[in-house]
Amino acid sequence: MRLFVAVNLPEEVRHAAWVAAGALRTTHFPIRWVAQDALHVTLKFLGEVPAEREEEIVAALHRAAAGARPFTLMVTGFGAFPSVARPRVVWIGCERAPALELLQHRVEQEMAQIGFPLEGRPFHPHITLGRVKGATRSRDLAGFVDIIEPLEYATEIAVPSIDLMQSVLSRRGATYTRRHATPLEG
Ligand code: 3AM
Repeated sequence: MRLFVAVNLPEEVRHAAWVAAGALRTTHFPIRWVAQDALHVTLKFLGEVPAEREEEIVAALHRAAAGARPFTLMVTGFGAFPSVARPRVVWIGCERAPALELLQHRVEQEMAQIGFPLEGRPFHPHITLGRVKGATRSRDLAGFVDIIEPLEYATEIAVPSIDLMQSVLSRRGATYTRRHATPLEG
């Protein structure tokens, strides 16, 4: 099964973020939008994992969470990777709070201990809103910068736990289910 570790968002925040991004969806850009219910912050992508490893992964997640306290996360600002001028992944950002960085580091280290390779690139916490479709030409995204730049959304969320998530891919996109919630208890 395909697994990843995430911070999930309260329902009202998922809804408010979805509403705040509304102007992007109404402009018919060739972007595949993530469903409102699926909005989250990924801490670690684990990839395809044999089902029998789940217990070992949950134990590693508990070790990571045992040293981390619940914290408040500031969710703010719209952007895109690699840039708003050449968007591939459209997101709402998260403040790079020390508590989040520490938590992500702990997850990364514990997962490395059980054989998952360290992420080669720096951690840029974000909530993916949508992904630009494969065969998109730059003219299909004309006006994107003007639409995204004035968008605003900011809120604070409490992060009491981290979740082991399963992603099931289909032609209609990914469906995420929570396999396990691990409280932060450091
Ligand atoms: O939450 P986001 O959208 O940033 O892009 C995938 C998604 O991240 C990412 O894992 C999350 C859950 O699917 N992902 C998918 N394949 C990946 C890979 N090979 C990956 N992250 C790193 N390496």
